[in-house]
Amino acid sequence: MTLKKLLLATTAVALFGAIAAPAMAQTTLRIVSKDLLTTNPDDVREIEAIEAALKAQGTDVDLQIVDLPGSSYADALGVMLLSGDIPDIMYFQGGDQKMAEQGILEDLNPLIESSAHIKDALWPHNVERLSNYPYLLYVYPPRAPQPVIRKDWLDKLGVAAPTTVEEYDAFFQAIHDGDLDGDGTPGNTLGLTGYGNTNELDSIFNQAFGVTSTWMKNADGAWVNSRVTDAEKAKLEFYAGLASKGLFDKEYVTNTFDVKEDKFYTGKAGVIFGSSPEVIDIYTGKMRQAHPGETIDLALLPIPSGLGGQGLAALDVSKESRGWAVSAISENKEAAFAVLDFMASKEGQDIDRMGFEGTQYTKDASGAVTFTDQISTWYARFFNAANWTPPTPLLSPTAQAALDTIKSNFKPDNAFVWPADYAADVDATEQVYRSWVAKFITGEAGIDQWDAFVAEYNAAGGQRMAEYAATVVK
Ligand SMILES: [Ca+2]
Repeated sequence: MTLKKLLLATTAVALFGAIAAPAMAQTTLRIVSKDLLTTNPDDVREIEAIEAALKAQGTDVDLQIVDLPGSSYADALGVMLLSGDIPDIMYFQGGDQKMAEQGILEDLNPLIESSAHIKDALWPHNVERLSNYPYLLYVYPPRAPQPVIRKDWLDKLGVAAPTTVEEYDAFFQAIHDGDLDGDGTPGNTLGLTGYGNTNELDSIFNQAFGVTSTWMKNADGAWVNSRVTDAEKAKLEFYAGLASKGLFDKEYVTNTFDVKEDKFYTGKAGVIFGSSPEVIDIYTGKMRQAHPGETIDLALLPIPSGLGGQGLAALDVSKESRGWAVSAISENKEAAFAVLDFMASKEGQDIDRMGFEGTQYTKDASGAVTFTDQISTWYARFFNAANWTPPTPLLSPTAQAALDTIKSNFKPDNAFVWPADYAADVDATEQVYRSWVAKFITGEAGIDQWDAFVAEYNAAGGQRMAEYAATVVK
């Protein structure tokens, strides 16, 4: 018996006992989300504003926040759900597949199809992900790291922003050689730094080197993971070459995100990647804090072309990795979905994205909106609808340009969700790949050892994974 059948059986008994309830009662909906807490006044204020707006539209709901610890959210949510306590509206950040298999997550596609607002608010990758996995809804632009530099440094360099792989190499060299930080010592500034792994670089260099998707056909027409292709080899050789010349940070593996940022703010690195348009604006704010008295702007750098092409890396559309779900066993599914649908409407987005008049923004007699300093710590609790535009720009021109690049560069990847019995292979090959990339970049291994990497990758599970991929990739 699945959890769903078990819970439906007990719900029927509970319903029978509650049959004398008043017919026109307010609908109570329980909502659980990461960092949505009854102890956070902003959260409570937003939930109350949503209730009031829905009531004015004829939907009378009492939204009750379920508090869970933000630090161990996915685990705490899993424990609660498996105990049979299933809120009507749930935000997942992992652990959703197990719940979908238990039958407790509603198929959202029919609801979206007949929705008033959500269907128009989706981003193109949301549509693809929902068609592959209909249980999670995460209406946000995709994450696509893009590189930025201080605009005054770009002006000082006196060269055009790089538009090819070769120009990027020369650009990082010029940053390295010029004493842009003005400490009197040339050569002590990295062209580029990063943290953890090379995903950020891949965001703009994959396509340039011909790493066009996760699964690619080799010369024999067989599907292979792009990580063992000649295109990947050429890309890693480029990264290693940058590092060997002191242009890319060899300490990237041990850098945390704040170390990466600190190197940028203190002039130890000229370029870093911002993971989203909003993050690029946060970097601008922090850069200005680090240099009081100067008004520093950031400039967005282009996506380079190369022998393999040009564009942002292909985007995994196998499923949303996080997002909102509706309980399949809720007695008030329609009302629960109505809340999500409202959050995608103009009125819902106005609350979710801008906060409150008199706090995060002011309005003059003509209705023109001016944001206050408070907007810098406000964030959307629900959605970033593709079809909503703020009355006054929320993003700087640089961040808006980054968003425009994301919009015009969507390319779906052919990655898929692995069956559970491939989990060990996926982990092992990831380890092998990350460890060899670090060895190539730090110079501990030469690119002439490529075949040894491929052999280790295939032995760690790569071969078995490619055989499975051949049966599912079209
Ligand atoms: Ca210097």
